[in-house]
Amino acid sequence: MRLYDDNDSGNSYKVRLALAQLGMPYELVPIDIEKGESRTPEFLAKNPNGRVPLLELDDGRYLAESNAILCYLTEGTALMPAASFDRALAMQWLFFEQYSHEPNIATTRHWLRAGHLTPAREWAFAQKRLAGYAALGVMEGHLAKSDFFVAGRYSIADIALYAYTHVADQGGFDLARFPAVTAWLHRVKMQPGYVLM
Ligand SMILES: N[C@@H](CCC(=O)N[C@@H](CS)C(=O)NCC(=O)O)C(=O)O
Repeated sequence: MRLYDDNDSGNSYKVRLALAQLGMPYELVPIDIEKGESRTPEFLAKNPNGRVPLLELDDGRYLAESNAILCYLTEGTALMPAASFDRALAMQWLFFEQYSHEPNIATTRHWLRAGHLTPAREWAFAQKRLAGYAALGVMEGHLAKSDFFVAGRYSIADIALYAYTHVADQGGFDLARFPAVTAWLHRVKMQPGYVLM
């Protein structure tokens, strides 16, 4: 398999982390999104949405969207909950991540790191800050009662939510306000096969 990946992208890191923990070999194809490398005609022919991560299977098929890639890679493994309701709960957290968490926490981080926080974005930035804190609050409530997101054990839901939460401080979020989230970040880091972003 080939993974098209930007090394500062949390969405790409989710896939790298899962592949490492599953012990699956793959070839990494670095894509620098800041240089527009995900928007070239060659890349758009592979993923018309112009984004990483993108997985290329050995038979030449492509799969985009980090959480879809996570589902594909983890099917039948310990990272995908076995019981159908638990699997649905994992999906619940994956959709939460993509709708309530990533658009707020990842985007503000990217704007700050890449120098994209223009005056025109100040209002959106403030809104995203509020919504990001709300998402962290939802996670805190859950993790105050449970060690992991689904069925009390590490799964793809943790991988998906870990990616941008563990670097949320780079987007200006104060994680010290969330002790249960902070303790969970440490538990994820202790999982076998863990790799740094
Ligand atoms: N929903 C997508 C989001 C992918 C995404 O936004 N990727 C960013 C990097 S984190 C990207 O490739 N941006 C480059 C661009 O939009 O040109 C996923 O989860 O994979």
